[in-house]
Amino acid sequence: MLSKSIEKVLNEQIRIEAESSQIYLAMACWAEVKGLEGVAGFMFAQSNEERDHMLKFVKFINERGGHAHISQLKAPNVTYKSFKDMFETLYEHEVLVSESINNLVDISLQEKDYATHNFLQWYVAEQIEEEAMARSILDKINLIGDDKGGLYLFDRDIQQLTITS
Ligand code: OFO
Repeated sequence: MLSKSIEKVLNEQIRIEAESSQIYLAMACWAEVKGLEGVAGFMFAQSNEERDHMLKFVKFINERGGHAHISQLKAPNVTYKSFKDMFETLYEHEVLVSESINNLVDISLQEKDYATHNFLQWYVAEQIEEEAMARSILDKINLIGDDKGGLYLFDRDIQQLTITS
């Protein structure tokens, strides 16, 4: 059975994962209208993943005797200055999400809620992966700079990342 305080912080994480999904969906749309199909496909896939992350929290809360709350979400940015700006935002957002997951782990230990602590380990591992991927994409974008040809090749390469991830 979840304590009220754990239920509350897990519900906040539902909102964060849902907002992540919306942020990446908005990024997908921006990339699509800018003609970068590979980047758009990658972002659509990321958006779906974030929705899955959200649903995992929903199920866990409801199964452990709590009530998952679906709340209003903050509207994401719909345009970006550049692709570099967009991928910087993605990286910074993942770092924020990692901090939030780490905070949940901390609270679960303080409350000696080992079931929640165990459940959260999947997210700890996932965040390590997502941060590393966002950082490596950002490194590539920094190398490309404003080179149009480079961006074209990057758009093709990122399609591979979507297929294999
Ligand atoms: Fe939910 O993993 Fe990214 O944010």
